[in-house]
Amino acid sequence: MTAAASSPESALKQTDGFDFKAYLSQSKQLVEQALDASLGPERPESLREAMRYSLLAGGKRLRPILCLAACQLAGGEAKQAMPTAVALEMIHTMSLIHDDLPAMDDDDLRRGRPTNHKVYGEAVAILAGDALLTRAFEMVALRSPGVPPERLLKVVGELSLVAGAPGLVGGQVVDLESEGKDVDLETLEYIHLHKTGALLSACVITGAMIGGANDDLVAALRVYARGIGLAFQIIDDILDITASSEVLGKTAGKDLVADKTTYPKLLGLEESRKRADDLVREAKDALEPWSMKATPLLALADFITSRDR
Ligand code: GRG
Repeated sequence: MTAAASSPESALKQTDGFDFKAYLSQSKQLVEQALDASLGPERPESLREAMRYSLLAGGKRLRPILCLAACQLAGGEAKQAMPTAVALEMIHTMSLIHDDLPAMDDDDLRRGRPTNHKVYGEAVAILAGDALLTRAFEMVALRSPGVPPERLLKVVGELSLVAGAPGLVGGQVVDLESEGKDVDLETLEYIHLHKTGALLSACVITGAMIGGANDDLVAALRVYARGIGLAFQIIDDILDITASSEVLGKTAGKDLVADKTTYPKLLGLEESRKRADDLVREAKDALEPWSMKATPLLALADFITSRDR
């Protein structure tokens, strides 16, 4: 496998004997079905509609797929990890809904559609996010048949750290506080490791926990996750400059307009891409001892740097 693919097509084809394109499309289909089935008869109907609007709006579904792949690498079955995979997408979706609010990034477009608050109003958007976040914990604690309770407890612990001040919320606060300031590379890395990296990391760690991973594998997956998490955000920064809103499904060029500190601003486009490639190589190296069984995670790492949206 090459160190980093240069296009989505090459990432989809590059692993000998492993049809990554089919793997991605089958996994996505399973995740979509599970997401569709995940929201029960929430009342009132308006809340259910707002939750479904964002949860089922598409998206790459990278987080749940990472979770399922890590569970299988650890020796578990993908279906055991599906409720947690859904929970991770719920947390991700709630963070997008809240991130788009006027008090945060103030955005009108997400996943190619008007943002949640543009359709349902700010109050319902906040509450739909809250309901998705709490439903995520319900999925793990109450809707994960066949998984030993001690593993589920560990998953709940990991998710609570990642969603709160030590993860997403902390990263978002430092991001907001950094607006309009010159931010150094260390602070930028802190923001990205918390805002974006923490949840991506939780995807592989919780999947591995459900699959019964040993300490060596969990430690290796933490290195892998740090690498892909940072690389993912660097590519996000690059795409904000190089891709269109139509392709991204969200407003392109926002970082430039807001004069936000990004990797391309600090390092330039070429150096940023090189850094993302290096991080993905380090991530893949960490899984070397598991190389054959880790093929999906290795291919997903390449997909992260080759993606165009
Ligand atoms: C979790 C309680 C709680 C609060 C959240 C708003 C907030 C606090 C944090 C912001 C987190 C955020 C929006 C980070 C950006 C992550 C990112 C790069 C999202 C884009 O992910 P993709 O490209 O999107 O995977 P799709 O649409 O494909 O799923």
